[in-house]
Amino acid sequence: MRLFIAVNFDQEMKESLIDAIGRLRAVSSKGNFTRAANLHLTLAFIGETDRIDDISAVMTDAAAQTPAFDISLGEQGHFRRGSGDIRWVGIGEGASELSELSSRLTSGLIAVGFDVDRRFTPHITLGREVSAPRRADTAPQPAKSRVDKVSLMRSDRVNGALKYTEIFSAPLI
Ligand code: 2AM
Repeated sequence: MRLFIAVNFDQEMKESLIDAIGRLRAVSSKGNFTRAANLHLTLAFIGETDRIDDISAVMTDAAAQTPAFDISLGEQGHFRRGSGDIRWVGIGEGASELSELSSRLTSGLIAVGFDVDRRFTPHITLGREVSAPRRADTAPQPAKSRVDKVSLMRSDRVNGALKYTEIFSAPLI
């Protein structure tokens, strides 16, 4: 299974992101845009494994040390790729709490033998392989979301489309 640990969003934040994706799509000559159901923020990317119990234990432990907090949407940004940009939205409020939570998770995963990247750039991907003016104003409307759990997500390709399914979650305190 291809797995990652993520934060999912409240409806208000999802709607703001869906609106921003619509505006980005409108100014793009090409792009593979995130479907509404797939909007998320990755805290730790694990990759192919079937060690669900070990991951769940790490998540439970990290979550039990982390008070719930709010996040808000931040600046828009991009990662340059040969096939077109990854366009994303960053985090304003709550960015340091997210980093701390990501760090707890990655440290725990590394301690039980997973080869995960410690680097963390909190971002919400709006689209991949996007060709659009980088300065186009596709900033989302301000929105907040409560982070009160972490989710273990499984990524599948179904008929060519990415589908993410929550297979475990651990509540923050
Ligand atoms: P992305 O949105 O920037 O592509 C599921 O694929 C999630 O895991 C996405 O949030 C994706 O980030 C992230 N992801 C995929 N491969 C990754 C990798 N090698 N390192 C870090 N994150 C990765």
